[in-house]
Amino acid sequence: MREQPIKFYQVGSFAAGNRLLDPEQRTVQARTERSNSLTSGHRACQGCGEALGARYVLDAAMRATDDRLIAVNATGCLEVFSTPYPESSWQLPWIHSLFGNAPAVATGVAAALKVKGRTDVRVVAQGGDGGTLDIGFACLSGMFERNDDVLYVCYDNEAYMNTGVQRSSATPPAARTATTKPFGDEPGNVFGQGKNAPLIAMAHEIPYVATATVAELHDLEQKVERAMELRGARYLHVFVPCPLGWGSASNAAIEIARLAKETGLFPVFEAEHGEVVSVSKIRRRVPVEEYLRKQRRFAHLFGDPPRTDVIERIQAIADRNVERFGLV
Ligand SMILES: Cc1ncc(C[n+]2csc(CCOP(=O)(O)OP(=O)(O)O)c2C)c(N)n1
Ligand code: SF4
Ligand SMILES: [Mg+2]
Repeated sequence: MREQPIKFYQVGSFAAGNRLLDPEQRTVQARTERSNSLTSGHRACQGCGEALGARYVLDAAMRATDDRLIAVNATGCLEVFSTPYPESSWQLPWIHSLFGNAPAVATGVAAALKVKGRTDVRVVAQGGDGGTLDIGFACLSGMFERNDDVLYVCYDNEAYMNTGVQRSSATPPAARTATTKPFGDEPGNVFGQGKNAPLIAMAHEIPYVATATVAELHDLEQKVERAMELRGARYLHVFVPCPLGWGSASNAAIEIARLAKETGLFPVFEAEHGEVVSVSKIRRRVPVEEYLRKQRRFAHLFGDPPRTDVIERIQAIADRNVERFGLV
């Protein structure tokens, strides 16, 4: 892969500040020799967490594999905004699967590489929460169960964004989507449904499962690197705010991702062979209200009168995560 030298125009940002750190502590984005796998010119919305997450994941995976990487991509925002025919923003071998079969296609690519004796070339598959938890779930479970040599990355923006913000099984309770309207006793998405993909992945006892957010990009990169050190099926679940679908400010994706972690709503951890091996502790615990208020998908909870009963139920979910994962 040809190197793409980049120039730094920013000053005073973390990106520039990174260069003051020891080389091994710098983020991959701070290096002039970064692979720039998802390059500029794509059509993601301003402040899209998914674009940011994918950029860091793939550049870190490229670095970890000496640029010997193939990416398989399910249908979804990431695929649509990066490849409007005849253009592409991908600077690595990249294949678009169907909405529901990215894990199976990635398995096929890994099998073909094995037959050809090219085990030096590694495979990453990626998809949104809908492609991963819903339509692609059987393929993913099969990929886990066979322990195929693929790192699967789910970019979780908690709904089907590409097709207009429909509910997925990762949509949180009370969230308004195009298919979960904010009316009635239980406005928005109902409580008690949906799936916890990282825990289900862990139940397959695969070599590696991790969660991360785009608020801690260094942590995200380290998890990709750890995943690429291992062979077999690996799963990375990345929390990626979606300004358009969540009704949040386009400059708030990082802040919202941080609040998701600091409230306890999104536990950040690593697991190996079914056991949790590390947890990112909450630095400053905040009530869920602080997180919810920043997103119009929860605006119906703050009307007159406010739905304190619903907010309390969401707080209870965060409290349970704190207890369950030992987050404080
Ligand atoms: C079999 C099939 N059904 C439906 C679609 C339409 N479709 C394409 S992407 C998408 C939603 C993607 O949601 P998600 O996987 O969460 O990714 P996001 O766009 O949110 O990143 C849907 C419903 C399709 N392409 N194929
Ligand atoms: S709709 Fe959401 S996920 Fe899709 S490009 Fe826009 S911000 Fe990103
Ligand atoms: Mg989605």
